[in-house]
Amino acid sequence: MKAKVRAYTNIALIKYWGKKDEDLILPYNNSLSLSLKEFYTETEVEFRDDLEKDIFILDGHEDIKTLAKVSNFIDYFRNLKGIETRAYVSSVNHVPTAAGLASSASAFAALGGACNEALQLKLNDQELSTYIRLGSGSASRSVFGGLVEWHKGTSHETSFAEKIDDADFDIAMIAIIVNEKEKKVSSRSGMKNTVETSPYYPQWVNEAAEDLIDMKAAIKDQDVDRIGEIAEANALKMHATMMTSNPSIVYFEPKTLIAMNLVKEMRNEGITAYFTMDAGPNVKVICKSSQCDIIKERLLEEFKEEDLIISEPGYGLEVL
Ligand code: 2P0
Repeated sequence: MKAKVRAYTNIALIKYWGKKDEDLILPYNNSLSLSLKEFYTETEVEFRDDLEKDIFILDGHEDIKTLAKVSNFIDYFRNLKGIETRAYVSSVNHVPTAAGLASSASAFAALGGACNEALQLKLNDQELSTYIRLGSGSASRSVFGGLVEWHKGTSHETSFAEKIDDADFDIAMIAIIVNEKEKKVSSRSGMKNTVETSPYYPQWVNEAAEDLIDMKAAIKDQDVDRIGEIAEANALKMHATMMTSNPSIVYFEPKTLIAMNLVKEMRNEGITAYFTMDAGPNVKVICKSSQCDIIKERLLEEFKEEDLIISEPGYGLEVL
């Protein structure tokens, strides 16, 4: 009744932004991400008869604020097993100091993976991704390593993640930490607002479907320039829908724009470098693993060493 699992976080190249079904967490569009080796969460779960309530320890401290969310999520797995036993959960985020990239993706993936193991539910990875999706949409993609697609589906069972490539070619990401503070607007409320109010939202859904087709072809060709080009354009389209919501959502900060311009400058000089941003000001540079050092050198003109983290592609869930 005890297990420990590691899950890596992922960054979307084709973004997930908007739910068709908020209860089941069914998105409007398929998304596609790259897992990152440098950012992961390790979570240990023990189901214990002596506990009257779940206990959640995050990075060594009891986290009462998040407990209800964690308990509700564990309930899906308790229901599958047909038990009510409470759990002691201890979770550690392994994110380089102050990276501000601690993500619900690796957190729910590690917790779901640990529940599957501890209760010996024997869910296969695809089934497991559907339950992990109920914790947080992007977390479903962290079940697998490399490049992963989350199929939007039309029901609980059909909305699952699938690995589409090992990403075993010359691809990497550099995270630029612009601001480590918690985001001003949560993804959950931000995407709801966007779906309900942005006049561009229906077009986003069309564009994301087209981008996904192009992205899969680029991945097949292992064409990092094309992958980056499509991902950068897709991220900007997502941000355009946010900015045109009411109230508008702008996650960019001055340093976000500095990073974007620097990436474009390098690109004009022939370096393979493209940017992507999520629900926050931090920038991730999509690049070739073999060019990470020269790109970092350039980024050091504007950013501090500790705010630049190079990461190779990561792996799927690992039972520890
Ligand atoms: C993504 N993001 O595809 C997109 C891009 C942020 C911008 O998935 O409501 O934490 O828990 O399903 O997964 C962040 O949203 O949202 C996210 P919920 P989630 O990575």
